[in-house]
Amino acid sequence: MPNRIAPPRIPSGEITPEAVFLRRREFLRGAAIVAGGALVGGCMGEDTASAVDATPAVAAGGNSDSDIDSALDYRPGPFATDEEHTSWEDATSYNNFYELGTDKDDPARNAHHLRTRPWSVAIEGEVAKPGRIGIEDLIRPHALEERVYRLRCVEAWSMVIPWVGFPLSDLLKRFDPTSRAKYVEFETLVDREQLPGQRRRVLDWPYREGLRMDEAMNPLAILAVGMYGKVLPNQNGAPLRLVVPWKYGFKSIKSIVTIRLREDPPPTSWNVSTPDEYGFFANVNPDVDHPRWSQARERRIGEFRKRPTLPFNGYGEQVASLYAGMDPRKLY
Ligand SMILES: Nc1nc2c(c(=O)[nH]1)N[C@H]1C(S)=C(S)[C@@H](COP(=O)(O)O)O[C@H]1N2
Ligand SMILES: [Mo]
Repeated sequence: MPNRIAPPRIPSGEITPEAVFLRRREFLRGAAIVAGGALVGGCMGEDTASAVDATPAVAAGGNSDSDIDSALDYRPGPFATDEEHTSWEDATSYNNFYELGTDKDDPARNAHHLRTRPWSVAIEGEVAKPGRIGIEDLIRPHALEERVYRLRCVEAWSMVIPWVGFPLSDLLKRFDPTSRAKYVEFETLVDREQLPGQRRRVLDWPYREGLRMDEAMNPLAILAVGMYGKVLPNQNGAPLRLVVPWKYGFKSIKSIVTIRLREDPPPTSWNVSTPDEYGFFANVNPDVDHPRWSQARERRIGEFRKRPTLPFNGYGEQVASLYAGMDPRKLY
């Protein structure tokens, strides 16, 4: 396993789903491990790791779509970080995509069910030029950029991912938002065959997310079509996903089929399912604990020791002014 030091024994109270996941993977590779005790965390608060099971190992990427091999044309973009990138293997095998299963390795294993061509996206609501647009036509006018961003999951792990995409604002402008457009709503595909996790009502499908219009127009907010210079793997949200790096990872909705501009705030999946745990804004904030765990620190995937979590995930300079007047200690 490249760049990873074998973890020492962890007191059982500190065992996270990620630590268990990494151990399980070591196990699958033939290393001896000791299964841990009780687990905490996970968006659902479930025991996300059923200790060690016999799930077959997945090839890195876990995606049968041959698209994934194609390199993308892109140039470096702003807001890069010089932090070490999470490995491709970790970023494509440790995922949250509940439509493809709730365990971290389910999305890669089930990714082949999702067909990302043909694909179209409906742009609806408060726009002068609504319509449904094929994914190729959606992407074509945009010069692709690489954006190396931190991704901070609400479960207190993080990654550094070199996304390839373009500013969300540039797409929205093409459809001419009306003066009544105050929010943007996003929806993921609903299809029980392609997204077998939707056979269970873990969430009220479709997965929905939303941004206030000024957040959506912020230059940090991008739509990603690739990562690590390649087409986005299905488990990471192909063919089109949102990336809003100052917010908890659940805002970065995957496999988008609808973008709807609205006057009123849209419902968002995690807020609807558990309103006392997940707010609409969901800005990364180390001072506001999740009701069931601290948000003060995070485990960078590939590292063992935890590091402090930064306000707005380190993007305060770009976005703090959007929230002037709001109490930053509150869970929004
Ligand atoms: N449609 C959809 N989008 C989703 C999710 C999901 O379950 N369904 N999970 C979210 C969560 S909780 C996180 S942390 C990120 C994970 O992105 P990654 O797997 O590419 O790292 O995707 C987000 N987008
Ligand atoms: Mo997350």
